[in-house]
Amino acid sequence: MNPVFPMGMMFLALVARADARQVENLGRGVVAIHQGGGKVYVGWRLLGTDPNDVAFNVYRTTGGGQAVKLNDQPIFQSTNYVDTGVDLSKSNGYFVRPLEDGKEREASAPFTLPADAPAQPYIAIPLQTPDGYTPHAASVGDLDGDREYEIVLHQAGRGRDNASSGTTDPPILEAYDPGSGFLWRINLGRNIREGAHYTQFMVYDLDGDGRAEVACKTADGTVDGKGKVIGDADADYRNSRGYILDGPEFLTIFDGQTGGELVTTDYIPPRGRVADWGDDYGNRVDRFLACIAYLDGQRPSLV
Ligand SMILES: [Ca+2]
Ligand SMILES: [Ca+2]
Ligand SMILES: [Ca+2]
Repeated sequence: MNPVFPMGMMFLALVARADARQVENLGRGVVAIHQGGGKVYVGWRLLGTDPNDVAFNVYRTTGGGQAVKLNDQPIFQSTNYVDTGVDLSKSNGYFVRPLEDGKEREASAPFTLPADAPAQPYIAIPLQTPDGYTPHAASVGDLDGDREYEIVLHQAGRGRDNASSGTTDPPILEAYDPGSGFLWRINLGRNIREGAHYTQFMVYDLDGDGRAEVACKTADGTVDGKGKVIGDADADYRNSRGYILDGPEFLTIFDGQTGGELVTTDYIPPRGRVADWGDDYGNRVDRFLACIAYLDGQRPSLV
């Protein structure tokens, strides 16, 4: 038997499988950071679709002038470059071009450092944190389909651990675009308790249309990013100890671009009898974890 034939078949099978898998369609994600002393760090994204031997050229335009290639040799095995001697009194735009088989391919979207950009090791995004709230966990996804990530941020007010009694503030989710700032706010309402174990929100493009959705547990009184109330706006299921052990539990998929409700269904698993979870006061019944998994190998599932 010719041993080459089965190996070739296996290779084809792997390629076909990789192609069939629904994946994010992301851009290069170029960022530039002023490091001080005329130095600018430039970083970008290696894509799952890039060939193994991909290389890059890095370009800068200063003050809107001609693009200048910065690197003498193609950059292999790295997606980092430090530009020196930069005139930071002017705006500086950076972009990269991948090289495949020695040929330059499509230029990335540029990232522009404005004139007199401060030397700081981060990109500042102004938040609209509600009074009494603090930025908490965050997750990224391409909410608007421009092939770059936006950020979904859990804004946490007064919270309680599941083991502790007491009323809490409603959990809030907000979305921010690194370029244009605040996008929307979802208020999960008084029937979702605030605390580290309650709201495991997932941000992912579940239906493969190029825009990420946001999914989490909701309840009567949740207000979506368009101001629409889910369920009964007047319901209040908080007991005298501040726990929520009654009332319907929902799972809502929100549109990532607007925060608007797309679909709401019953939460699985149902609460059932609280004591069946191992205690009778609501410690274990409300502890959640979540993830996105490719259970069938091709499409993402919400777990
Ligand atoms: Ca985006
Ligand atoms: Ca965007
Ligand atoms: Ca989607």
